[in-house]
Amino acid sequence: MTSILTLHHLEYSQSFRVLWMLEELKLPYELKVYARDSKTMAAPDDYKLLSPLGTAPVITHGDLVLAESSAIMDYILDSAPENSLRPKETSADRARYLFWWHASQGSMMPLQLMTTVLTISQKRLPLLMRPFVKLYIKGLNDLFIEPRLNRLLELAERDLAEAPWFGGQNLSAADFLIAFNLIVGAERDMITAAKHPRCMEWIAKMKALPSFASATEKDGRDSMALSY
Ligand SMILES: N[C@@H](CCC(=O)N[C@@H](CS)C(=O)NCC(=O)O)C(=O)O
Repeated sequence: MTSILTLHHLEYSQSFRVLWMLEELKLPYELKVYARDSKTMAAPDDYKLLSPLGTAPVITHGDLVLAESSAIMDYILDSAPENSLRPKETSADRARYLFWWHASQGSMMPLQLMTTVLTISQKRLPLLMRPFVKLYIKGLNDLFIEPRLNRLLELAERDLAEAPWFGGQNLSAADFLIAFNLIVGAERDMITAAKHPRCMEWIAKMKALPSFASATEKDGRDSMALSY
């Protein structure tokens, strides 16, 4: 395909990972940045019309419209087969890479999303209802969300003790995918230096990449996390 790939980047969203990986790969692309709706904080109407899901990220490339972070990142990597961001099938790092590539979106993100939705909905409730709902949310957290998140983060700590990147010995697409989860998690105190020192060191290493500085400049925001 000869047309240029366009990344439709929504501020404070998961599309930051795609922007960051494109900067790392130094591939040509066009960037369109969209602001969230100031009242609802959702994607604006013109963004919602881009794809059937109405969520960020989205890329367009010729006639192709593609949503979903990991599908987009795989598509971009397929278009640049000489890249080194996916360990080869024969590599000893391959299984670890696949695990974190899928666990970031399949296991970690849904738990983080549940926490976000519960926190926002609690803040929007009438004051009188809040203490009861707070108790209910605590129950959900203790029973389901925190134990699962903790197991994932403990595994991340163990794996990062054995090799420096989520995909093993080398920086990989899994690092750019999970970066959103962990950087936002650190901003919301889900990840702390006391409990997760290796994740925090890894975050510092990721943020020291020149591609983080250039992606941040193009994003134009001081954080990838949405405040609420
Ligand atoms: N699994 C999807 C999640 C997409 C998603 O929920 N994106 C959020 C931004 S982080 C969004 O579009 N929010 C705005 C909205 O729903 O209006 C992906 O990785 O692309």
